[in-house]
Amino acid sequence: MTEQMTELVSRAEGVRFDELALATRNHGMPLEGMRYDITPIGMHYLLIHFDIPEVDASTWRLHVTGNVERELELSVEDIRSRPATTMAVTLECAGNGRTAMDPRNISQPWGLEAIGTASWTGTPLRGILDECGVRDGAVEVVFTGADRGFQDNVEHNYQRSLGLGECRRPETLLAYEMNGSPLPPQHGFPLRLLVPGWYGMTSVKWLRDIEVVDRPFIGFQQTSAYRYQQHNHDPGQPVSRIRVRALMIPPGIPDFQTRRRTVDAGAVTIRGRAWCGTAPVAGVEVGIDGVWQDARMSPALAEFAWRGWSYGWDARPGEHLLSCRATDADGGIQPAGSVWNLQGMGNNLMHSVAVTVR
Ligand SMILES: Nc1nc2c(c(=O)[nH]1)N[C@H]1C(S)=C(S)[C@@H](COP(=O)(O)O)O[C@H]1N2
Ligand SMILES: [Mo]
Repeated sequence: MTEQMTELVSRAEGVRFDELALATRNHGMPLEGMRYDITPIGMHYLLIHFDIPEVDASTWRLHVTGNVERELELSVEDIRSRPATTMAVTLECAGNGRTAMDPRNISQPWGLEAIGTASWTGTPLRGILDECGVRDGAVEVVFTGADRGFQDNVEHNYQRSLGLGECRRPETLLAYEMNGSPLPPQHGFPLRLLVPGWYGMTSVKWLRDIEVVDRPFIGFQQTSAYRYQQHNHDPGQPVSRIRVRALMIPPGIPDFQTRRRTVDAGAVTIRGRAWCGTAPVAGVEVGIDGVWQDARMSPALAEFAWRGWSYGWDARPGEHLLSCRATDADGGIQPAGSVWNLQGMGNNLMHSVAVTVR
């Protein structure tokens, strides 16, 4: 972490213009989008560090190199001719919830909407690794996107690595379709890595190079960004799998500017979704003014996709605070408030919505 990054940590209440510029490029999914099992394309959240690269699918090639018996050069058609898998996967940005941290890191100023669930189609990465023949001594695989820019004064293509064991999991895909259509430009056309269960940064878009390496990768997005750090000189722990989280569809109707909710008195069904990348979701509790009850759970859409939940509330006139929190099968819970870290990563604080019942 450089000194510059410390200066970027601001106590300012107001969102800065550079944050606003990032926020308009990288949109979240409106929480009412949780009503759909599969998020419509265009409603799914987006996070793009640099520019969407210009890609000509007819000349585009994926290069597989490094510690392998046979290097590969594959066209989109070559990859589409491999065995295909389709699965629903919930993605979440590791910075989701960042603006709830104080002071916050000046970066994409996410509220809680950096989520989405798509139906992804691709070929399992392990098939490609078997084809190229990973040699002894390999430890990781480095994935390079076609997009390039500066972050913290470091010029680089967006690159991340993943351990060989995770690469060989059956659900780790080289994905070329989203919701049954070719990937749209903003989601990584023509090919992206998709690592179910991991925060979104691992799923490298506009994938151009796969390099099998025999030592840990130390690129910017691996060793500087995406760390749980307490201060500048803290190397921190790497961000990896998605922490357990439940979110609710805010009930009633909003105020245009403040988003403050108004709900009619009577029977209200509170609905939402819950997901977790480290273990299955065990359950969701709903808090009404601090009194907690179990929600009714629907089955998960797929192993790495969200579960629906609902709760019947008898809304009485007055001011109320509605909350939800999920637990996972390993006993993981959501904290009541933000657990601070320098980069604003993995903030799975419980979700609360204030409502006025009339
Ligand atoms: N090449 C490339 N891949 C990338 C990114 C990027 O900026 N460039 N952003 C990452 C981050 S931080 C997230 S959260 C996900 C977002 O995926 P989506 O935009 O398809 O929702 O893509 C990841 N893959
Ligand atoms: Mo992200």
